[in-house]
Amino acid sequence: MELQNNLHTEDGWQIIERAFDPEQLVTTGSNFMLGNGYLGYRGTFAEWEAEQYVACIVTDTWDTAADSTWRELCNVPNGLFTRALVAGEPLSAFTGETRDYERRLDLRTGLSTRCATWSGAAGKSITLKVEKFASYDEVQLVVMRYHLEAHADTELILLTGIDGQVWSLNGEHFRVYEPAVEGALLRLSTRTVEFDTQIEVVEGLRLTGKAPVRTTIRQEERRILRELRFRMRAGDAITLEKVVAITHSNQCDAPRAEALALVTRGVAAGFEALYAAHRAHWDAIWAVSDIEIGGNLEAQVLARFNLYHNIIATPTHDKLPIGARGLSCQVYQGAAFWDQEIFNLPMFLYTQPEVARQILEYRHVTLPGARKKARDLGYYGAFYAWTSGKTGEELFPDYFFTDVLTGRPIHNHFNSWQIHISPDIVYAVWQYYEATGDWDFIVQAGAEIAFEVAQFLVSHVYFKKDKNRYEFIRLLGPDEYHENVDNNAYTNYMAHYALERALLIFERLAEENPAALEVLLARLGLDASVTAAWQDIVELLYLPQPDPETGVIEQCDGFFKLEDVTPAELRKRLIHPEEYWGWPNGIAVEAQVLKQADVLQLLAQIPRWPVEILRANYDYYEPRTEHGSSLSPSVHALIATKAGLYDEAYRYFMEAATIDLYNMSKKVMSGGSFLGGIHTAAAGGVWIMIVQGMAGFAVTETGVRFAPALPAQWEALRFSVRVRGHALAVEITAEALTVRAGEENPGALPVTVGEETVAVAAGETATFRSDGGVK
Ligand code: IFM
Repeated sequence: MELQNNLHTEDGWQIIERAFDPEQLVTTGSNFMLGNGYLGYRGTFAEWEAEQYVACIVTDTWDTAADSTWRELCNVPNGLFTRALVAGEPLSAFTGETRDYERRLDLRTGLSTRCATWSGAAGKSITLKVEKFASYDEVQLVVMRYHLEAHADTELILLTGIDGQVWSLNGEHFRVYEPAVEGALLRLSTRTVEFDTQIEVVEGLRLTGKAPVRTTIRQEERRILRELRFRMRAGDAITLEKVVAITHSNQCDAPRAEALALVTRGVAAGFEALYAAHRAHWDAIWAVSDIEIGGNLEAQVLARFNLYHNIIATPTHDKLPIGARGLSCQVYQGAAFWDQEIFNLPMFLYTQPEVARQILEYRHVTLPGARKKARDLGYYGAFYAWTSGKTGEELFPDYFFTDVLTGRPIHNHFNSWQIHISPDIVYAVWQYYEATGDWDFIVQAGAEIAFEVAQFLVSHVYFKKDKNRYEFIRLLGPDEYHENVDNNAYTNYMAHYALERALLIFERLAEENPAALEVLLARLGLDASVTAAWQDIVELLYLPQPDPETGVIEQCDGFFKLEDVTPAELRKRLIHPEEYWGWPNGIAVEAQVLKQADVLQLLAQIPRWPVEILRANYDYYEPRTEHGSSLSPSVHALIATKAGLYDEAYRYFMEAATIDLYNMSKKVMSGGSFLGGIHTAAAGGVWIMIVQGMAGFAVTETGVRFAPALPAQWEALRFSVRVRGHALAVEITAEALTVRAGEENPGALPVTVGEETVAVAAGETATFRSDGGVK
């Protein structure tokens, strides 16, 4: 099937490109990337270099280049580098003649394949097939099989090895490069500038087919390559299997020995065996996390493409963050934002809760960083970093954007005023608890997070004496165009939610785990009187209510007084297309134009509003939203579905799901900053739109609920969820919703659709009418 942007799919599991577009290197490098949560290997060609954005980004390698202020993940030397010289001419996608080109990414197995027949000026044609994967079995491995077949007699040279001349966004991260030959293997060792992290890239090769007439090693400062010379006759073929390990001292004690051992074992096992082991992991992932869409192949492949990217962005080997651009490049420093809890996490919460727990444990181990940030800014408790790497210390700079008209840096206050990140994390902690019933997690980690966030909120809130209420002032809500606002509704409600949960946790601990509570309070330097302040704020915090006449909630104090103008009209006032719209002088600052969902974000997270309120707020805010953030469309799809605006919902579903694949992404450059790469929040948002939106899935006190609204464009929707140890396989058609309970489920789970509730026991199936009622 033909998709947009020159792409195709066969059965909804592949992304296929049949025409190479040199204008889209940033986009296709991200879209076709491989990854496993430990590393991300961009979808680039084996012969490419820094100029084509080649990158293998490895998590837990945060470092600051000597001439930079950006602490970001390192892009490590490229161990898959392989260039073919056919009759002296480099095989290249940019020169010569290419026939039968095809590049595909198999989402089911995480395998990328490139095929082409190429001939250069000498007319010697050669057929190429390159397959590669980033192993899920041994996450430090990337593996490639490079197969060439000559169609004419020709001299062929292959340069293959490790290339250290790779793309880096913010400066040089390595202070040494040490190339070496280790028996049959090649090695390039580096050490980072700031933390002296030792990074090892080791490459091993297995060559079959025509034998080389000569093999030499070429060693340059940042490169170590084998030069293999062949005298090919028409019909001769060669196959290189390259096994590359990337290890570093933040993840293991002896990275060199480990990389050498991994590659030695990998070369002995060979491509097929390594691939089989890797595939088994993907089979297990898809068995719980796949979403099947019947009757619409485009929607099907879009869904899987986004699930794939949410999965490969997520570290499962350690307590580390999910980057806002995953591991697709160094943008946003490979670090977590609120995106992680609000957009990436839900899919894991309800399909792989053990992964969700680990993501939240990452927030627990980074509490020291959050405490430090609170202290540094004059608060106490835990103020989580807006941009959080390994330690949880703030990575976001004070100056992010540049005024493109004057060239002066803009002081953005994302890190200091966007306080909602802290209650957002408590929100996610509680969502996890509701989804799993895992009280042990609350005792071990969740309580400490919730108490420390509550304390931070106590230290931040203001008591407005004349109004006898608490307020949060000097905020930056989700809509980043309006800085320094008071009583951002989203923030106030999230803070209220977090304080309520802290109280709940406190009470239950006091009852069920008093010893653990005592230890925790002692460690935090608190006593039982601490809850009085939390309770007082819960009772007296100002929560902006829907206007009694219009039903609209004001985004922040004074928002309705700002100029009412559409984003399209406002855009005409730009002097420069890359101008930043927000603080302090941007065109949106004095206007009711939002960068992204804000009140709608609140309605998405605190689902207590009747449909009229959803509708009124959608109708008000949607036309005023610029969607300058990739987080915005999926929230609009969710609220539109819940408000019964199905055409709107589908339009926004398509917008969110195609941001990367169809290159609809927000500008690669904004306010002078490079912002390319995979938008992982949008990828996570696809699961939310489908499962929580179109299927209307929600966890209730005793079971689960569905409110299906199958798009008219689809015939069926199938997915699985796991709730409190129960596995449920769900199928929705226009007529019916069927829930099949897993054979191993611990008893019956009440499932509600409309007004009907059925307790579905292990191994049983219940069928409801899609509009409610039991079939
Ligand atoms: O967290 C988001 C923010 O809401 C909008 N700007 C980009 C950030 C990272 O995705």
